[in-house]
Amino acid sequence: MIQAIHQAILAHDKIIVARHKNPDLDAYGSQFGMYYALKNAFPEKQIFAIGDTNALNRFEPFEEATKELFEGSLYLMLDTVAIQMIGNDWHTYAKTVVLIDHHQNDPDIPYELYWKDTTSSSTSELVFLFLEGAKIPITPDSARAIFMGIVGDTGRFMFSTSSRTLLVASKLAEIGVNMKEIYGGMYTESLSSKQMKAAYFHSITITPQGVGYRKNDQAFLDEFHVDAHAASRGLVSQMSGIEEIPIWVNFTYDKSIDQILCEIRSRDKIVLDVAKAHGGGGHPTACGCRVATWEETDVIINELNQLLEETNHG
Ligand SMILES: [Mn+2]
Repeated sequence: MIQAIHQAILAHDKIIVARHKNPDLDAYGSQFGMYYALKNAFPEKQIFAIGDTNALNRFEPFEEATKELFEGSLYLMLDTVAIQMIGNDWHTYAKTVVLIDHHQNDPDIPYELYWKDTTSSSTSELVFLFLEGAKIPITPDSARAIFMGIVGDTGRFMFSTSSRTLLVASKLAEIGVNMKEIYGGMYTESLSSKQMKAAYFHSITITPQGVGYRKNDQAFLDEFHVDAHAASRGLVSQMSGIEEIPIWVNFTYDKSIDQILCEIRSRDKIVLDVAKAHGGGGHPTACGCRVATWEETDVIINELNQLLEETNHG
């Protein structure tokens, strides 16, 4: 697969590197890890990074996507294979589509090549393996992006970290990533952010079965000036690592789509089927979905309760 993707890159003069909307650090890391390395290796090609931006962008601004930009292009879509996650149909204008992803979902983006590796910590790890396998030099700025992506998706090498992940991290360290700078940027936060987390933490609910949850309504988002996506993804980890809470879920109202974002996490129990039953997806112990009503969030809580009851009695 690495050679086939390499051939596709060689065969196109225009390459567009993209990832899912509302990017997390793995989306950014895989995108810019690829982008910087390709720009360096192929100065004669036109190479673009496109997508929406947010507070996590530690890289650079994006090229504006137009129909003309996509004409004759190779479209590298990273860290997702779902149209719902990219929220546009730019892929229909590309000449060739290549998907690289570590999620479980089945793709609904039509593609020429699809590299799927659900054992990978992150898409950033796959980008490293691709560049190394294709003998495309990994520049310092590419290495920095990839390292941030891996750290983001593994929670500083806590989750889904294999010996290969650590080997990749070691090779990135050899290239010269500045870990102090990277960790400083990723794990320093404002006082108001810390205060929001304290308020959040003090108001979580735990069911008798051990499902921890919180429902973040618009009033909560307004009080702390936080947007729905930041609250949804950013606060769920506040309930991790608590002995009494083997499964936890964060519900956040997103007024831009008039739906409730659900982030489901678990220590060991596989919770992905619950997310899938509500139209979502992700990883076995870290997944999500969107629902239309608060009543449906109660259904999810009940289903998670049931998973724990099966363990307790089975
Ligand atoms: Mn990822």
